[in-house]
Amino acid sequence: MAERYRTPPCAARSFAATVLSRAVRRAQPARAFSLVEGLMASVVLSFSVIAISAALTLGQQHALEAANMRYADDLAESLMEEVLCLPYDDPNGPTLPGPESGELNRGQFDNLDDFHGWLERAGTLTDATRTALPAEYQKFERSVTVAAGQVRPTGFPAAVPGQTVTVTVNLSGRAMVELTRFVAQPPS
Ligand SMILES: [Ca+2]
Ligand SMILES: [Ca+2]
Repeated sequence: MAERYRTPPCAARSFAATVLSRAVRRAQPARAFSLVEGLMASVVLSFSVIAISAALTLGQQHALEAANMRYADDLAESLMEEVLCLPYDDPNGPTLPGPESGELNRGQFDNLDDFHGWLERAGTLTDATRTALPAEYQKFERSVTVAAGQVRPTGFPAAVPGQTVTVTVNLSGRAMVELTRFVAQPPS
């Protein structure tokens, strides 16, 4: 009697295997979906991180560019002011663009066209008293040209002779600021 109702071991394994197989089949779509979701989330997260990093980098570049423009403006304005403080004519006689004989350094320049050809390379920038400028300005280079010529200001009936002073500030070879002022020749 006991033999009639005993479940064959292979049938028990078969049932168990069937149940397990069904469970696996039911579970597989859920795992596959989770895996796809995980991959999608990773991709979205990666793009988000890249986008945020790019935005931060761009913001930092804009902030640095704005700071560099302020420094370049300071350098151009201060040097232009120094040039324009000098007399138009050389007190010792005729003048040509650039320093006259004996005007060996900036402290000896005695009229504004002495600054023609002036160049301060990066790392050598000083103020009018030849005191080194702060470190944040030392990466720039600045130069001056002074050109004689005539300019006809708006509303004037005729051109006016004078000198055009141009101060240029460069950073790594790139012009950051170019400042130009015209100084009319004083009446003789
Ligand atoms: Ca001079
Ligand atoms: Ca001169």
